[in-house]
Amino acid sequence: MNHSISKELFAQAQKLIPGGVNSPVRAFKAVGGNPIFIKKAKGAYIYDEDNNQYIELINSWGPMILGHANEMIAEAMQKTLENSWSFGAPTRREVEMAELITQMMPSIEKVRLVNSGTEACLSAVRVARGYTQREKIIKFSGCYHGHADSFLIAAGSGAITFGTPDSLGVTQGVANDTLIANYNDLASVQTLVDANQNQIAAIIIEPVAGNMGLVLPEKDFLQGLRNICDKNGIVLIFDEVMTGFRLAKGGVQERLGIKADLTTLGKIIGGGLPVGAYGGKADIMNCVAPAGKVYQAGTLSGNPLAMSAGLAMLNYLNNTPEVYQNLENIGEKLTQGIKKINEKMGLNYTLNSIGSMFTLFFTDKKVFDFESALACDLDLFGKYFQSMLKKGVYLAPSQFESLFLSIALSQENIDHILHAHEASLKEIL
Ligand code: KE4
Repeated sequence: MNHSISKELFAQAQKLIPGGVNSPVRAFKAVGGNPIFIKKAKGAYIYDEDNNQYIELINSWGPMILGHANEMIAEAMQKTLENSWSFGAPTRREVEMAELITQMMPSIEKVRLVNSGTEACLSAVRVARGYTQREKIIKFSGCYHGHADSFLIAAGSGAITFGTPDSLGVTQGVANDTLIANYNDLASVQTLVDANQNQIAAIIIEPVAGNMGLVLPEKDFLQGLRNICDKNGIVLIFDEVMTGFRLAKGGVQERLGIKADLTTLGKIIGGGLPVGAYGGKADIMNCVAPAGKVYQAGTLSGNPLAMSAGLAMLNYLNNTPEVYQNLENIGEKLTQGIKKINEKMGLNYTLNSIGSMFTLFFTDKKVFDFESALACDLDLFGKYFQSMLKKGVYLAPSQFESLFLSIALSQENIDHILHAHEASLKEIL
């Protein structure tokens, strides 16, 4: 495959943009080589600037669940453009969006729209602090809630990828208020709660973790957190930026039947445009200005163009429940196919999956938390990534990311991915 135009663009980008990218994980640093620059995409395919075609398993890190350039979403945006697309004033669409979110995710009684998952998570933590008048939060090592200071401690996603789980620039003062527990380890949470009686405002967690690679909650873990929060007056925040509207209409909360006090959303909610949201119990959300004294604002919050894309997306998902069975089937076929090939080759790599999310870990150990995820062979993962890319399969360029499937993936695409998988393993081992 020729990548000369991507190479040229990357060289130019590096002169003007830190690391040549607008988000670290895109830089391919963890897998070597230069990033490919995408020119266009349609359905299950993306095309780079050198006109190489790939089957896409990132889907913009989750949003493009219906595949790329979905006509229905494009049409909704076209219509909006005719009537201008930003006012900085309340619009009908924001009310429709709030109605849809609260209907699809019933634990959300009131919701505020923002522009990213980061903004949703930082705002939810601020509201929890304002509501409880407490200062500390508990997060879990390997979980990623965006790049707000409070979260860049033992953070997942790009932070692990670049070995900077604790970013420079985060003050000790901020770090002191973020306590770190271990995923799937209730005792580590209880220890922190006991040692910080009446000081913990919130526990924030990815109820299905996607930022250390995919890690699933073990039985009773989430219920255990729910119980600890109820007993200690702590706000339970489910970060469903990745899982919301993907793992079920109502996200993990619907799938596993555990309600959060606050939920954060992003990615799919914007249909590919910048939208985030946070919401939950009305008595907590009524603390948010101008109803209450917790300030949070945004020039482009509820932006009409973004709302039109997000509404088209959510209305489709809400009115087409068979999409979720379709996604389960695609996920099942692909992950079972990979497991069968691994077995045939006598390989015992760990594959964690749920619905349309999965991660193949290059370790034969169980991966159930940050530590066990770090035990993977990152060098081997890098070789696998590059080999799959050459075979026209575009994976997340980091072992510490989940893959996100779209309904655009055909049986032919799945067969291609499985052939490429087998050929790549033969090549690198
Ligand atoms: P954004 O600010 O990137 O929209 O959302 C932050 C965020 C919050 N919570 C969860 C569970 C998330 O996964 C994310 C962002 N996910 C990463 C992928 N691991 C975005 C990709 C990137 O950083 O470029």
